[in-house]
Amino acid sequence: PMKGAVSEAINEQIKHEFESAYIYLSMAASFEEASLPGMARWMRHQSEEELEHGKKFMNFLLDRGEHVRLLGIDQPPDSFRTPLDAFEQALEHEKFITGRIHELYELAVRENDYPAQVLLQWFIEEQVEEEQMTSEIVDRLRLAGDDGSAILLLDRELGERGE
Ligand code: OFO
Repeated sequence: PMKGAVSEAINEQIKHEFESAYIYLSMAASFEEASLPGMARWMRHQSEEELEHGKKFMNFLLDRGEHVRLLGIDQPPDSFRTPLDAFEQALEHEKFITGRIHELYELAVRENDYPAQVLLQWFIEEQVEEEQMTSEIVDRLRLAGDDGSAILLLDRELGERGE
């Protein structure tokens, strides 16, 4: 059986992953409203990935005979000043998630939970990728500034995600 603390903390992380999905879905809606379909598509795709993350943690608990308790998720922000603002918030959020994953890993090490360590190693790598990808978009939006055509070009490129 798993140590209660590890199981509790992973159960809590399921909520954060679903919360991430909700945040990115809210950003997708804002991008649709702003007629930026490529960024909207990118965010929808991201939202789906977060659901997968949540389910990966959930399946892990179930596979180990643990009880899963889905917790309430917070209402996401729904107004973003600019695309840059939204992607900056997304990056901040990913950094927050990275911090949580690292804490979970430390806990799994302290509790000698080897299967949890293996699972979390996947997430540690995933977070490097998520932060890198988001921060590249932030950089490019900063470069674009108020240049509408540069933003539209980036929108088109981001819309190719998942194709
Ligand atoms: Fe964005 O990686 Fe999960 O939360």
